[in-house]
Amino acid sequence: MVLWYNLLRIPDRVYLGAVLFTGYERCELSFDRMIGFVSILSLTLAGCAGSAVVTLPQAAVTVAPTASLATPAVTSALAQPAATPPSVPATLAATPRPATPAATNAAAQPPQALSFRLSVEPVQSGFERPVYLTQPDDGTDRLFVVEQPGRIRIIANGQLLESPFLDITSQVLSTGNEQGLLSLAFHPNYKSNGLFFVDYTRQPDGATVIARYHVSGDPNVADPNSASTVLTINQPQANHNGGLVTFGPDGYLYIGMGDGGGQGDQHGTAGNGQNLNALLGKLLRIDVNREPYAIPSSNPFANKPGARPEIWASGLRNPWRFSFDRASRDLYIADVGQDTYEEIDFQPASSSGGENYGWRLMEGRHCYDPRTNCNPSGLTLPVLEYDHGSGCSVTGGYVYRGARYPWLDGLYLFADYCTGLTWSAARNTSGAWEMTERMRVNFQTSSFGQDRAGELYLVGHNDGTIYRLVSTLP
Ligand SMILES: [Ca+2]
Repeated sequence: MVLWYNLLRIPDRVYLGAVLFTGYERCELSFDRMIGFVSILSLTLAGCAGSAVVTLPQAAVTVAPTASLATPAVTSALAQPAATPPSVPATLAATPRPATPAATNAAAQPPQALSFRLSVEPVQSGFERPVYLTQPDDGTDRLFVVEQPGRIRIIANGQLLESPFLDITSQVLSTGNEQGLLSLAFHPNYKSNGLFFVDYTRQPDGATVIARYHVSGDPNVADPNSASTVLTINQPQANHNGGLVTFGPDGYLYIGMGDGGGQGDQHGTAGNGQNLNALLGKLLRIDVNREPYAIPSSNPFANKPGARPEIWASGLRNPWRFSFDRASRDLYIADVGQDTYEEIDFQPASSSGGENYGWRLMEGRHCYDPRTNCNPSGLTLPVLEYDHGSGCSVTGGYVYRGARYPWLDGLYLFADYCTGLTWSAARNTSGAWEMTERMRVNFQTSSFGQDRAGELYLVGHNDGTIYRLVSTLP
């Protein structure tokens, strides 16, 4: 108080910078005239309370999306996607706020506590409903973008190649908002074997197809006649198709499968998510080094009667996007919610599989069916959730492991499709998970992407644009 009083007595223009406000580093106040200690204190406290944790870029605008990719059942959430900025969960306001860090010591700070900013810069536009971005680890630094109608296109040397890498639009059913060519996974040995895998909903019945293809003699063109079906899974409804295929650090192919669709997982007596005899509502793990595929002997239900041996984890509603931390090998599953809650599930690298993530018994950490007194024993509840005040459909991202922004190292980044809100998340020093709102983009993030160097991208579904993630320190 003495310090404050002495500073405030300075008769001319006074700048009170962040250094004065340890714990409130967002506040930078300037005064042309001193108007008394009491009023200044009020202004300061009001300003600090208002700034809270949220850092939204100045230029960010909210655009009302027309529809959700991973559509939740509550249409009102889609019709009114956060006309007002959502409130910050109370737990975030309690996050320890360090003094403004210098870039040099940034990496030494607990990253989640840093007050960095996120923004995006466009890399390439002109895509038709892009839903995924990935790359073959072959040293060429090309980016492959999946277009939902059924094409894979290449950005090479900063240019969008005119001819698609693959065009299977004639085989792909993409009439439903969640249908289409949904992802692509390059074989870990792609550089030598030229194999890659796609996940799409087929004509005319919308069943999920996992198919293998081979590149042609031209590295920028796949051989369309090389298709080989790995797995076909019937889809009772048009929505909740999951859609991601990706190789785990163990070399097996992981496949995200939604609960079959409709709403509330009204399939059978307990829903597909809880039915170990169904491939829907699951994360699957298969060995594609056999044809058409083999069951890894270490799969959790490989020898369990009445269970499908492909299942790696159960109790999922629509795990649209999931990813492995390329450093720690931990798995992050973003499971799209039903009426109220979007969730992030976490599976440590040490897991041997078999987790039940709760759907439809629970939506997030809350009873869903039954609405009360559900029994969560044996379930693995999400490490993070947000309610539909902040969005409508979670889009899972990646743990940042790039080199450009060392202060992001180890942070998991994800977004909401409808509101554009984008968060970073990590465990704090006490081991509790925290998520912090970092930006709001003005497009619908259908997916994140990661290049060979570990830098991240956002895929703009509605504007057909790929963006590079940018971060700055204050
Ligand atoms: Ca769950």
